[in-house]
Amino acid sequence: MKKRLFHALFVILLAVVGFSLLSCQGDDRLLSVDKQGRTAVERFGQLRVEGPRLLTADGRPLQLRGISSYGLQYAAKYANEGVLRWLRDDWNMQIWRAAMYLSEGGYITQPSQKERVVDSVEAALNLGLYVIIDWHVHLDRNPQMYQKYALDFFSEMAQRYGSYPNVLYEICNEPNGKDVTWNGVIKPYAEAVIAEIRKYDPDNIIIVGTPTWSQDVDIAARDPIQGTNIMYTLHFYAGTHGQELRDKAEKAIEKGLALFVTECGTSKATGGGGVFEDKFMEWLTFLKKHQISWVNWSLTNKGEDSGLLVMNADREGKGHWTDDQLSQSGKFIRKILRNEIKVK
Ligand code: IDC
Repeated sequence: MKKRLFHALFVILLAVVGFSLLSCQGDDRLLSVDKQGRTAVERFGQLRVEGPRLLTADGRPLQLRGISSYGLQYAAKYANEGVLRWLRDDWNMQIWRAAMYLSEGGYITQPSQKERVVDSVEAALNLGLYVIIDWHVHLDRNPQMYQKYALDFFSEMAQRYGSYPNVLYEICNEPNGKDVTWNGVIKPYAEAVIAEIRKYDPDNIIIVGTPTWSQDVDIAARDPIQGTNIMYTLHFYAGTHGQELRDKAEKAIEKGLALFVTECGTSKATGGGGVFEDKFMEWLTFLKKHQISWVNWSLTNKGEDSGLLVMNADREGKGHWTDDQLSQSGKFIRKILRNEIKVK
């Protein structure tokens, strides 16, 4: 009898220990630095994709959460180690996105902006953050327009940083326009750039933009790209996009497409028009369910609703923001990243 009781107690003890270990792991995955002081990259290592999932080096599903720079032609002042350290330690950010525009005063006319991407990557290496190198196709619509530049740029980045697990490549932010089709334009562009990156970097994640400002993930799902560790971009702005886009995403996931929300806003798609907290939370519930990583647009003091800082705050790029320097969206996103607002 006694023996049985011991046996039962032992089983219960095992279950309790097992459960608490598991829940620790769950928490640990939401931290930029864990209780032992290990950074995200130290813990999760070389990422990989299996079916629709992003996995850690040891095969656990992973949802990364972080912040995007504003266009580096304006907001380069924040692409430094001090600000990224603050975002890591105070905001609990795990991933940073360096958004390098091509037109609108971007890389094509000011190639020195590459150095701000380099600053971001170097900071991420020092801080154990993941970093997305974003080739920010936007008003230029068609990624083939600057394909030659993209090949040179990503070739260089892959040669310099391909051996670090920190780096992810986002090769075309938001292709758009009726003529910019998946089969005819985006896929061939992506295949060319991926081939170039893979000459030097066999395994880091490559994220491919999808038609209609990275919303038509269902179209990409019908005809995905061959290769390993390829993901597809899904973008949303909570004030503009809702259930319809989530339904589309769900269809793509069912087909096995791996999605990455490299940009999402609390505002309307213009970057303004209000802050839609409840609608944003609906999205986060969806992303949590599918363990889809997300990055918030954006770190700017321009004064737009999607921006994280109030107008003209921190003009020098020092970080260490006080509450009154943060916009409504800034306070909200910080609380989410710090797990002070719980996602259902
Ligand atoms: C927006 C900026 C805005 C700027 C505009 C044009 O927030 O200040 O005037 O670009 O450069 C995207 C794009 C992203 C947009 C953002 C908000 O990737 O570049 O930034 N957005 O409009 N896609 C959907 C929304």
